[in-house]
Amino acid sequence: MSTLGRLLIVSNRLPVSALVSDGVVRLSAADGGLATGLRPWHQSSSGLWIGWPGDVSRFSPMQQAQLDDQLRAGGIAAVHLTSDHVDRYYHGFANRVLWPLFHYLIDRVPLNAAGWDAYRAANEAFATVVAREYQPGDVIWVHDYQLLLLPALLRQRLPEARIGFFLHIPFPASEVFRVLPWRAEILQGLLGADLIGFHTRAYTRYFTNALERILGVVAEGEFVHAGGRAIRLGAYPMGIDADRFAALARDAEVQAEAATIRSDAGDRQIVLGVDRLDYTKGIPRRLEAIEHLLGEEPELADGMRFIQVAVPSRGEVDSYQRFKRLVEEAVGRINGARSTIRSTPVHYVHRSVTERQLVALYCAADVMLVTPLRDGMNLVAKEFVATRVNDDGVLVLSEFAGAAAELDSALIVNPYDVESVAGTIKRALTLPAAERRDRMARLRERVHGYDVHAWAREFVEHLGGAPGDAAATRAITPGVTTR
Ligand code: ADQ
Repeated sequence: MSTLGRLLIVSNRLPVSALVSDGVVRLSAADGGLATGLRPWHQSSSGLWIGWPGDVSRFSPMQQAQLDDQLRAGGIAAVHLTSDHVDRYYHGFANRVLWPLFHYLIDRVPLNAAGWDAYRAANEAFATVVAREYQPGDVIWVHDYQLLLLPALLRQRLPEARIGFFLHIPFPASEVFRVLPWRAEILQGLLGADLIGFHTRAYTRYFTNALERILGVVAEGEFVHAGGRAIRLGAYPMGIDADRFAALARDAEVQAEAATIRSDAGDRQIVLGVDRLDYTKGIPRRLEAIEHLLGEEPELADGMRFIQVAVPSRGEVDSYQRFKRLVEEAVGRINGARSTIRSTPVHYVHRSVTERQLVALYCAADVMLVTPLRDGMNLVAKEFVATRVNDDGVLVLSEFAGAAAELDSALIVNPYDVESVAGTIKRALTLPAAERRDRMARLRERVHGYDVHAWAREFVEHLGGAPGDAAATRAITPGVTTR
Protein backbone atom coordinates (compact mmCIF):
# COMPACT_ATOMS: atom_id res chain seq x y z
CA MET A 1 0.00 0.00 0.00
CA SER A 2 2.55 2.59 0.99
CA THR A 3 6.19 3.06 1.72
CA LEU A 4 5.44 6.09 3.85
CA GLY A 5 5.91 6.23 7.59
CA ARG A 6 3.02 6.03 10.03
CA LEU A 7 -0.08 7.95 9.07
CA LEU A 8 -1.50 10.16 11.81
CA ILE A 9 -5.12 10.94 10.95
CA VAL A 10 -6.53 13.92 12.82
CA SER A 11 -10.27 14.66 12.85
CA ASN A 12 -12.63 16.21 15.34
CA ARG A 13 -14.64 13.02 15.85
CA LEU A 14 -13.08 9.57 16.06
CA PRO A 15 -14.19 6.53 14.05
CA VAL A 16 -15.45 5.00 17.32
CA SER A 17 -17.78 6.14 20.06
CA ALA A 18 -17.50 5.26 23.73
CA LEU A 19 -20.21 4.30 26.18
CA VAL A 20 -20.37 2.76 29.65
CA SER A 21 -22.58 -0.28 30.11
CA ASP A 22 -22.69 -2.24 33.38
CA GLY A 23 -19.90 -0.02 34.63
CA VAL A 24 -17.59 -1.12 31.81
CA VAL A 25 -16.32 1.12 29.03
CA ARG A 26 -17.15 -0.16 25.55
CA LEU A 27 -16.20 1.16 22.14
CA SER A 28 -18.37 0.80 19.08
CA ALA A 29 -17.26 1.52 15.54
CA ALA A 30 -18.83 4.56 13.93
CA ASP A 31 -18.83 3.60 10.27
CA GLY A 32 -18.75 6.92 8.47
CA GLY A 33 -17.41 7.25 4.95
CA LEU A 34 -14.17 8.70 6.25
CA ALA A 35 -13.58 5.77 8.61
CA THR A 36 -14.16 3.30 5.74
CA GLY A 37 -11.74 5.08 3.46
CA LEU A 38 -8.97 5.60 5.94
CA ARG A 39 -9.13 2.41 8.00
CA PRO A 40 -6.82 0.43 5.65
CA TRP A 41 -4.23 3.21 5.84
CA HIS A 42 -4.57 3.49 9.57
CA GLN A 43 -4.07 -0.24 10.01
CA SER A 44 -1.39 -0.89 7.42
CA SER A 45 0.82 1.99 8.54
CA SER A 46 0.37 1.09 12.25
CA GLY A 47 -0.73 4.66 12.44
CA LEU A 48 -2.78 6.63 14.91
CA TRP A 49 -6.17 8.29 14.70
CA ILE A 50 -6.27 11.40 16.86
CA GLY A 51 -9.55 13.04 17.84
CA TRP A 52 -12.20 13.86 20.39
CA PRO A 53 -13.90 10.75 21.83
CA GLY A 54 -17.13 12.60 22.72
CA ASP A 55 -18.27 13.91 26.06
CA VAL A 56 -16.83 11.58 28.71
CA SER A 57 -17.27 14.00 31.62
CA ARG A 58 -19.67 11.54 33.29
CA PHE A 59 -17.04 8.79 33.19
CA SER A 60 -15.26 8.17 36.50
CA PRO A 61 -11.46 8.74 36.50
CA MET A 62 -11.02 4.96 36.36
CA GLN A 63 -13.38 4.67 33.39
CA GLN A 64 -11.54 7.48 31.63
CA ALA A 65 -8.26 5.62 32.12
CA GLN A 66 -9.91 2.41 30.81
CA LEU A 67 -11.15 4.36 27.80
CA ASP A 68 -7.69 5.74 27.02
CA ASP A 69 -6.21 2.23 27.26
CA GLN A 70 -8.82 0.75 24.95
CA LEU A 71 -8.42 3.56 22.46
CA ARG A 72 -4.67 3.20 22.53
CA ALA A 73 -5.00 -0.53 21.80
CA GLY A 74 -7.08 0.39 18.74
CA GLY A 75 -4.47 2.88 17.50
CA ILE A 76 -6.37 5.92 18.72
CA ALA A 77 -5.17 8.86 20.81
CA ALA A 78 -7.86 10.97 22.48
CA VAL A 79 -7.96 14.74 22.65
CA HIS A 80 -10.03 15.43 25.75
CA LEU A 81 -12.05 18.63 25.68
CA THR A 82 -14.36 19.88 28.42
CA SER A 83 -18.06 20.08 27.57
CA ASP A 84 -17.96 23.87 27.93
CA HIS A 85 -15.12 23.92 25.45
CA VAL A 86 -16.96 21.70 23.00
CA ASP A 87 -19.98 23.93 23.35
CA ARG A 88 -18.07 27.03 22.31
CA TYR A 89 -15.63 25.52 19.83
CA TYR A 90 -17.71 22.85 18.08
CA HIS A 91 -21.38 23.79 18.48
CA GLY A 92 -20.36 27.42 18.76
CA PHE A 93 -17.73 28.58 16.31
CA ALA A 94 -17.44 25.60 13.95
CA ASN A 95 -21.15 24.86 13.53
CA ARG A 96 -22.72 28.27 14.11
CA VAL A 97 -20.21 30.44 12.23
CA LEU A 98 -18.01 28.47 9.83
CA TRP A 99 -20.64 25.96 8.69
CA PRO A 100 -23.25 28.49 7.45
CA LEU A 101 -20.65 30.89 6.05
CA PHE A 102 -18.82 28.21 4.06
CA HIS A 103 -22.24 27.15 2.68
CA TYR A 104 -22.99 30.75 1.56
CA LEU A 105 -25.72 31.23 4.18
CA ILE A 106 -24.35 34.44 5.66
CA ASP A 107 -27.70 35.34 7.25
CA ARG A 108 -27.41 32.31 9.48
CA VAL A 109 -24.17 33.51 11.04
CA PRO A 110 -25.14 34.93 14.47
CA LEU A 111 -24.91 38.72 14.82
CA ASN A 112 -22.36 38.26 17.52
CA ALA A 113 -20.18 35.52 16.06
CA ALA A 114 -18.64 34.15 19.24
CA GLY A 115 -16.29 31.32 20.01
CA TRP A 116 -13.09 32.24 18.15
CA ASP A 117 -10.96 32.00 21.30
CA ALA A 118 -12.40 28.58 22.10
CA TYR A 119 -11.85 27.50 18.49
CA ARG A 120 -8.20 28.52 18.65
CA ALA A 121 -7.77 26.85 22.05
CA ALA A 122 -9.30 23.60 20.78
CA ASN A 123 -6.96 23.63 17.78
CA GLU A 124 -4.07 24.17 20.25
CA ALA A 125 -5.27 21.19 22.29
CA PHE A 126 -5.22 19.03 19.15
CA ALA A 127 -1.73 20.35 18.27
CA THR A 128 -0.42 19.40 21.70
CA VAL A 129 -1.62 15.80 21.38
CA VAL A 130 -0.41 15.42 17.78
CA ALA A 131 3.03 16.84 18.66
CA ARG A 132 3.25 14.48 21.64
CA GLU A 133 2.49 11.45 19.45
CA TYR A 134 4.55 12.45 16.42
CA GLN A 135 7.68 10.52 15.49
CA PRO A 136 10.09 11.58 12.74
CA GLY A 137 8.92 10.16 9.41
CA ASP A 138 5.22 10.22 10.33
CA VAL A 139 2.79 11.77 7.86
CA ILE A 140 -0.05 13.85 9.32
CA TRP A 141 -3.46 14.17 7.64
CA VAL A 142 -5.80 16.75 9.21
CA HIS A 143 -9.53 16.81 8.38
CA ASP A 144 -12.12 19.48 8.01
CA TYR A 145 -13.44 22.84 9.15
CA GLN A 146 -13.13 22.21 12.88
CA LEU A 147 -9.32 22.21 12.53
CA LEU A 148 -8.47 24.97 10.07
CA LEU A 149 -5.75 26.41 12.33
CA LEU A 150 -4.09 23.11 13.10
CA PRO A 151 -1.65 22.86 10.15
CA ALA A 152 0.16 26.08 11.14
CA LEU A 153 0.09 25.21 14.84
CA LEU A 154 1.72 21.89 13.96
CA ARG A 155 4.23 23.53 11.63
CA GLN A 156 5.45 25.71 14.53
CA ARG A 157 5.97 22.64 16.69
CA LEU A 158 7.13 20.19 13.99
CA PRO A 159 8.90 22.18 11.24
CA GLU A 160 9.98 19.04 9.37
CA ALA A 161 6.69 17.15 9.42
CA ARG A 162 4.67 16.32 6.31
CA ILE A 163 1.23 17.74 6.90
CA GLY A 164 -1.85 17.37 4.71
CA PHE A 165 -5.23 19.01 5.12
CA PHE A 166 -8.55 18.06 3.50
CA LEU A 167 -11.68 20.23 3.61
CA HIS A 168 -14.92 18.20 3.48
CA ILE A 169 -17.22 21.20 3.03
CA PRO A 170 -17.16 23.78 0.22
CA PHE A 171 -14.54 26.51 0.23
CA PRO A 172 -16.70 29.55 -0.59
CA ALA A 173 -16.08 32.21 -3.20
CA SER A 174 -13.63 34.77 -1.82
CA GLU A 175 -16.37 37.49 -1.72
CA VAL A 176 -18.16 35.34 0.84
CA PHE A 177 -15.08 34.08 2.67
CA ARG A 178 -13.77 37.59 3.27
CA VAL A 179 -16.82 38.39 5.37
CA LEU A 180 -15.19 36.36 8.13
CA PRO A 181 -13.40 38.62 10.65
CA TRP A 182 -10.70 35.94 11.14
CA ARG A 183 -10.15 35.31 7.42
CA ALA A 184 -6.39 36.00 7.46
CA GLU A 185 -5.74 33.81 10.51
CA ILE A 186 -7.65 30.94 8.89
CA LEU A 187 -5.72 31.16 5.63
CA GLN A 188 -2.43 31.36 7.56
CA GLY A 189 -3.56 28.33 9.56
CA LEU A 190 -4.08 26.28 6.41
CA LEU A 191 -0.78 27.38 4.86
CA GLY A 192 1.03 25.38 7.54
CA ALA A 193 0.23 22.29 5.45
CA ASP A 194 2.28 20.80 2.58
CA LEU A 195 -0.81 19.66 0.70
CA ILE A 196 -4.30 21.19 0.90
CA GLY A 197 -7.11 19.20 -0.70
CA PHE A 198 -10.68 20.12 -1.67
CA HIS A 199 -13.49 18.13 -3.26
CA THR A 200 -13.57 20.17 -6.50
CA ARG A 201 -11.45 22.37 -8.69
CA ALA A 202 -13.86 25.23 -8.10
CA TYR A 203 -13.21 25.17 -4.32
CA THR A 204 -9.46 25.10 -5.02
CA ARG A 205 -9.81 28.13 -7.26
CA TYR A 206 -11.85 30.03 -4.66
CA PHE A 207 -9.15 29.27 -2.11
CA THR A 208 -6.38 30.63 -4.33
CA ASN A 209 -8.52 33.73 -5.00
CA ALA A 210 -8.86 34.26 -1.25
CA LEU A 211 -5.11 33.81 -0.74
CA GLU A 212 -4.39 36.41 -3.37
CA ARG A 213 -6.94 38.94 -2.18
CA ILE A 214 -6.49 38.59 1.55
CA LEU A 215 -2.82 37.65 1.97
CA GLY A 216 -1.40 38.79 -1.37
CA VAL A 217 -0.06 35.25 -1.95
CA VAL A 218 -0.27 34.23 -5.61
CA ALA A 219 -0.54 30.59 -6.68
CA GLU A 220 1.65 29.24 -9.48
CA GLY A 221 -0.09 26.28 -11.09
CA GLU A 222 -0.93 23.84 -8.32
CA PHE A 223 1.54 25.37 -5.87
CA VAL A 224 1.66 28.38 -3.61
CA HIS A 225 4.83 29.59 -1.93
CA ALA A 226 4.59 30.87 1.61
CA GLY A 227 6.86 30.85 4.65
CA GLY A 228 9.75 29.62 2.48
CA ARG A 229 7.85 26.46 1.54
CA ALA A 230 5.97 25.17 -1.51
CA ILE A 231 2.43 24.14 -0.71
CA ARG A 232 0.53 21.96 -3.11
CA LEU A 233 -3.21 22.45 -3.74
CA GLY A 234 -5.51 19.97 -5.41
CA ALA A 235 -8.98 18.59 -5.99
CA TYR A 236 -9.65 15.12 -4.56
CA PRO A 237 -13.36 14.33 -4.95
CA MET A 238 -14.18 11.96 -2.11
CA GLY A 239 -15.84 8.71 -3.14
CA ILE A 240 -17.63 5.92 -1.30
CA ASP A 241 -16.97 2.21 -0.84
CA ALA A 242 -18.96 1.51 -4.00
CA ASP A 243 -18.34 -2.25 -4.09
CA ARG A 244 -19.67 -2.63 -0.55
CA PHE A 245 -22.85 -0.68 -1.38
CA ALA A 246 -23.35 -2.75 -4.56
CA ALA A 247 -22.90 -5.97 -2.55
CA LEU A 248 -25.46 -4.79 0.01
CA ALA A 249 -27.90 -4.05 -2.80
CA ARG A 250 -27.57 -7.68 -3.95
CA ASP A 251 -28.09 -9.06 -0.43
CA ALA A 252 -31.27 -11.17 -0.23
CA GLU A 253 -32.56 -9.59 3.00
CA VAL A 254 -31.98 -6.08 1.68
CA GLN A 255 -33.81 -7.00 -1.53
CA ALA A 256 -36.71 -8.39 0.49
CA GLU A 257 -36.92 -5.14 2.45
CA ALA A 258 -36.83 -3.14 -0.79
CA ALA A 259 -39.66 -5.29 -2.15
CA THR A 260 -41.73 -4.57 0.97
CA ILE A 261 -41.18 -0.82 0.60
CA ARG A 262 -42.29 -1.08 -3.02
CA SER A 263 -45.37 -3.13 -2.28
CA ASP A 264 -46.34 -0.70 0.52
CA ALA A 265 -46.27 2.01 -2.14
CA GLY A 266 -48.63 -0.04 -4.31
CA ASP A 267 -48.64 1.22 -7.89
CA ARG A 268 -47.14 4.58 -6.92
CA GLN A 269 -43.66 5.57 -8.03
CA ILE A 270 -41.28 6.23 -5.16
CA VAL A 271 -39.38 9.50 -4.97
CA LEU A 272 -36.76 9.55 -2.20
CA GLY A 273 -34.79 12.13 -0.20
CA VAL A 274 -32.20 11.13 2.44
CA ASP A 275 -30.32 13.79 4.34
CA ARG A 276 -29.03 14.89 7.69
CA LEU A 277 -31.64 17.36 8.88
CA ASP A 278 -29.51 20.35 7.98
CA TYR A 279 -30.55 23.68 6.46
CA THR A 280 -27.90 23.29 3.74
CA LYS A 281 -29.59 20.21 2.30
CA GLY A 282 -32.47 22.08 0.65
CA ILE A 283 -35.34 20.11 2.20
CA PRO A 284 -37.87 22.99 2.44
CA ARG A 285 -37.44 23.98 -1.21
CA ARG A 286 -37.59 20.32 -2.22
CA LEU A 287 -40.94 20.10 -0.41
CA GLU A 288 -42.05 23.29 -2.18
CA ALA A 289 -41.18 21.64 -5.49
CA ILE A 290 -43.24 18.56 -4.57
CA GLU A 291 -46.14 20.83 -3.59
CA HIS A 292 -45.84 22.77 -6.83
CA LEU A 293 -45.81 19.54 -8.84
CA LEU A 294 -48.90 18.24 -7.04
CA GLY A 295 -50.61 21.57 -7.73
CA GLU A 296 -49.84 21.25 -11.46
CA GLU A 297 -50.58 17.53 -11.67
CA PRO A 298 -53.12 16.67 -8.95
CA GLU A 299 -53.46 13.07 -10.16
CA LEU A 300 -49.84 12.48 -9.05
CA ALA A 301 -51.06 12.53 -5.43
CA ASP A 302 -52.19 8.95 -6.12
CA GLY A 303 -49.31 8.18 -8.48
CA MET A 304 -46.27 9.13 -6.44
CA ARG A 305 -45.04 8.66 -2.88
CA PHE A 306 -42.30 11.02 -1.68
CA ILE A 307 -40.32 9.49 1.17
CA GLN A 308 -38.07 11.96 3.00
CA VAL A 309 -35.73 10.44 5.57
CA ALA A 310 -34.08 13.07 7.76
CA VAL A 311 -31.43 12.05 10.27
CA PRO A 312 -31.57 14.12 13.46
CA SER A 313 -28.54 16.39 13.52
CA ARG A 314 -26.98 19.05 15.75
CA GLY A 315 -30.02 19.31 18.03
CA GLU A 316 -27.89 21.37 20.45
CA VAL A 317 -27.80 24.28 18.01
CA ASP A 318 -30.95 26.45 18.29
CA SER A 319 -31.20 27.22 14.56
CA TYR A 320 -31.42 23.46 13.93
CA GLN A 321 -34.35 23.17 16.37
CA ARG A 322 -36.19 25.97 14.55
CA PHE A 323 -35.35 24.38 11.22
CA LYS A 324 -36.78 21.04 12.34
CA ARG A 325 -40.11 22.72 13.15
CA LEU A 326 -40.13 24.50 9.80
CA VAL A 327 -39.73 21.21 7.90
CA GLU A 328 -42.42 19.51 9.99
CA GLU A 329 -44.85 22.36 9.33
CA ALA A 330 -44.19 22.17 5.59
CA VAL A 331 -44.81 18.39 5.55
CA GLY A 332 -48.04 18.89 7.53
CA ARG A 333 -49.21 21.67 5.23
CA ILE A 334 -48.60 19.71 2.02
CA ASN A 335 -50.19 16.53 3.34
CA GLY A 336 -53.15 18.52 4.67
CA ALA A 337 -53.73 20.14 1.30
CA ARG A 338 -52.80 17.32 -1.08
CA SER A 339 -53.74 14.01 0.54
CA THR A 340 -56.49 12.02 -1.10
CA ILE A 341 -58.68 9.32 0.39
CA ARG A 342 -56.19 6.81 -1.03
CA SER A 343 -52.86 8.36 -0.12
CA THR A 344 -50.68 10.83 1.68
CA PRO A 345 -48.07 12.21 -0.72
CA VAL A 346 -45.23 12.97 1.72
CA HIS A 347 -43.96 10.24 3.99
CA TYR A 348 -41.59 11.94 6.45
CA VAL A 349 -39.26 9.90 8.67
CA HIS A 350 -37.23 11.86 11.21
CA ARG A 351 -34.73 9.35 12.51
CA SER A 352 -31.56 7.54 11.61
CA VAL A 353 -31.99 4.30 9.71
CA THR A 354 -29.55 1.38 9.57
CA GLU A 355 -27.28 1.06 6.60
CA ARG A 356 -29.25 -1.96 5.36
CA GLN A 357 -32.53 -0.05 5.58
CA LEU A 358 -30.90 2.84 3.79
CA VAL A 359 -29.76 0.61 0.93
CA ALA A 360 -33.23 -0.98 0.75
CA LEU A 361 -34.69 2.51 0.36
CA TYR A 362 -32.15 3.39 -2.34
CA CYS A 363 -33.05 0.17 -4.17
CA ALA A 364 -36.80 0.74 -3.87
CA ALA A 365 -36.75 4.31 -5.20
CA ASP A 366 -37.57 5.26 -8.77
CA VAL A 367 -36.22 8.79 -8.39
CA MET A 368 -33.68 10.11 -5.90
CA LEU A 369 -33.72 13.82 -5.03
CA VAL A 370 -30.40 15.22 -3.85
CA THR A 371 -31.01 18.96 -3.94
CA PRO A 372 -28.78 20.71 -1.38
CA LEU A 373 -28.39 24.49 -1.51
CA ARG A 374 -24.65 23.82 -1.09
CA ASP A 375 -22.80 20.64 -0.26
CA GLY A 376 -19.06 19.94 -0.21
CA MET A 377 -19.58 16.67 -2.06
CA ASN A 378 -22.72 14.70 -0.99
CA LEU A 379 -22.11 11.02 -0.54
CA VAL A 380 -25.82 10.10 -0.55
CA ALA A 381 -25.92 10.74 -4.31
CA LYS A 382 -23.00 8.36 -4.83
CA GLU A 383 -24.46 5.73 -2.50
CA PHE A 384 -27.74 5.75 -4.45
CA VAL A 385 -25.88 5.27 -7.72
CA ALA A 386 -23.74 2.41 -6.36
CA THR A 387 -26.83 0.48 -5.24
CA ARG A 388 -28.52 0.65 -8.67
CA VAL A 389 -27.01 -2.64 -9.77
CA ASN A 390 -29.72 -3.06 -12.44
CA ASP A 391 -28.66 0.29 -14.01
CA ASP A 392 -32.14 1.71 -13.50
CA GLY A 393 -33.41 4.70 -11.50
CA VAL A 394 -32.99 8.45 -11.90
CA LEU A 395 -30.80 10.80 -9.87
CA VAL A 396 -31.89 14.44 -9.66
CA LEU A 397 -28.87 16.37 -8.41
CA SER A 398 -28.27 19.96 -7.35
CA GLU A 399 -25.69 21.87 -9.35
CA PHE A 400 -24.45 23.22 -5.99
CA ALA A 401 -23.34 19.83 -4.66
CA GLY A 402 -19.67 19.03 -5.21
CA ALA A 403 -20.84 15.71 -6.65
CA ALA A 404 -22.34 17.52 -9.66
CA ALA A 405 -18.82 18.13 -11.01
CA GLU A 406 -18.45 14.36 -11.45
CA LEU A 407 -22.02 13.08 -11.82
CA ASP A 408 -23.01 15.12 -14.84
CA SER A 409 -25.18 12.32 -16.22
CA ALA A 410 -27.69 13.00 -13.46
CA LEU A 411 -30.61 15.38 -14.12
CA ILE A 412 -28.93 18.54 -12.80
CA VAL A 413 -31.12 21.20 -11.16
CA ASN A 414 -30.84 24.60 -9.53
CA PRO A 415 -32.46 23.93 -6.12
CA TYR A 416 -33.46 27.58 -5.79
CA ASP A 417 -35.58 27.32 -8.94
CA VAL A 418 -38.54 25.53 -7.38
CA GLU A 419 -40.67 25.39 -10.55
CA SER A 420 -37.86 23.94 -12.57
CA VAL A 421 -37.13 21.32 -9.88
CA ALA A 422 -40.82 20.38 -9.99
CA GLY A 423 -40.59 20.05 -13.78
CA THR A 424 -37.45 17.92 -13.48
CA ILE A 425 -39.12 15.57 -10.99
CA LYS A 426 -41.93 15.14 -13.51
CA ARG A 427 -39.37 14.47 -16.23
CA ALA A 428 -37.56 11.96 -13.99
CA LEU A 429 -40.84 10.11 -13.37
CA THR A 430 -41.46 9.79 -17.10
CA LEU A 431 -37.92 9.34 -18.46
CA PRO A 432 -37.79 6.54 -21.06
CA ALA A 433 -36.14 3.33 -19.81
CA ALA A 434 -33.31 3.49 -22.36
CA GLU A 435 -32.31 6.98 -21.24
CA ARG A 436 -32.52 6.00 -17.56
CA ARG A 437 -30.20 3.07 -18.16
CA ASP A 438 -27.78 5.03 -20.24
CA ARG A 439 -27.46 7.78 -17.64
CA MET A 440 -27.23 5.37 -14.71
CA ALA A 441 -24.56 3.22 -16.38
CA ARG A 442 -22.40 6.32 -16.81
CA LEU A 443 -22.97 7.40 -13.22
CA ARG A 444 -22.06 3.95 -11.92
CA GLU A 445 -18.88 3.89 -13.96
CA ARG A 446 -17.70 7.09 -12.27
CA VAL A 447 -18.72 6.07 -8.74
CA HIS A 448 -16.93 2.72 -9.04
CA GLY A 449 -13.99 4.15 -10.96
CA TYR A 450 -12.94 6.62 -8.27
CA ASP A 451 -14.06 5.23 -4.94
CA VAL A 452 -13.09 6.14 -1.39
CA HIS A 453 -10.03 3.91 -1.56
CA ALA A 454 -8.75 5.62 -4.71
CA TRP A 455 -9.43 8.98 -3.05
CA ALA A 456 -7.45 8.15 0.08
CA ARG A 457 -4.63 6.56 -1.93
CA GLU A 458 -4.24 9.54 -4.21
CA PHE A 459 -4.21 12.04 -1.35
CA VAL A 460 -1.76 10.06 0.79
CA GLU A 461 0.55 9.46 -2.15
CA HIS A 462 0.56 13.11 -3.10
CA LEU A 463 1.19 13.98 0.53
CA GLY A 464 4.11 11.58 0.59
CA GLY A 465 5.50 13.45 -2.39
CA ALA A 466 4.61 16.97 -1.22
CA PRO A 467 6.21 19.37 -1.34
CA GLY A 468 7.75 18.04 -4.44
CA ASP A 469 7.51 17.64 -8.08
CA ALA A 470 4.04 17.02 -9.35
CA ALA A 471 5.14 14.77 -12.20
CA ALA A 472 6.71 12.24 -9.81
CA THR A 473 3.63 11.92 -7.65
CA ARG A 474 1.21 11.87 -10.59
CA ALA A 475 3.15 8.92 -11.99
CA ILE A 476 2.11 6.84 -8.97
CA THR A 477 -1.57 6.97 -9.89
CA PRO A 478 -1.88 6.79 -13.64
CA GLY A 479 -5.34 7.30 -15.04
CA VAL A 480 -6.85 8.90 -11.97
CA THR A 481 -8.55 12.13 -12.86
CA THR A 482 -9.14 14.82 -10.31
CA ARG A 483 -11.72 17.50 -10.70
P1 ADQ B 1 -22.56 15.30 5.40
O1 ADQ B 1 -23.04 16.72 5.39
O2 ADQ B 1 -22.87 14.52 6.60
O3 ADQ B 1 -20.99 15.22 5.13
P2 ADQ B 1 -23.08 13.39 3.11
O4 ADQ B 1 -21.89 13.46 2.25
O5 ADQ B 1 -24.35 13.26 2.34
O6 ADQ B 1 -23.26 14.65 4.06
O7 ADQ B 1 -22.91 12.14 4.06
C1 ADQ B 1 -23.96 11.73 4.90
C2 ADQ B 1 -23.75 10.27 5.32
O8 ADQ B 1 -24.76 9.98 6.30
C3 ADQ B 1 -23.95 9.30 4.18
O9 ADQ B 1 -22.91 8.35 4.19
C4 ADQ B 1 -25.30 8.65 4.44
O10 ADQ B 1 -25.35 7.28 4.14
C5 ADQ B 1 -25.50 8.84 5.92
N1 ADQ B 1 -26.94 9.09 6.14
C6 ADQ B 1 -27.66 10.06 5.58
N2 ADQ B 1 -28.94 9.95 5.95
C7 ADQ B 1 -29.04 8.88 6.76
C8 ADQ B 1 -30.10 8.25 7.48
N3 ADQ B 1 -31.34 8.71 7.45
N4 ADQ B 1 -29.81 7.20 8.23
C9 ADQ B 1 -28.56 6.73 8.28
N5 ADQ B 1 -27.53 7.27 7.63
C10 ADQ B 1 -27.75 8.33 6.88
C11 ADQ B 1 -19.92 16.17 4.95
C12 ADQ B 1 -20.14 17.22 3.87
C13 ADQ B 1 -20.47 16.53 2.55
C14 ADQ B 1 -19.35 15.56 2.18
C15 ADQ B 1 -19.00 14.64 3.33
C16 ADQ B 1 -17.74 13.83 3.04
O11 ADQ B 1 -21.17 18.12 4.22
O12 ADQ B 1 -20.63 17.49 1.51
O13 ADQ B 1 -19.76 14.76 1.08
O14 ADQ B 1 -18.79 15.38 4.54
O15 ADQ B 1 -16.66 14.64 2.71
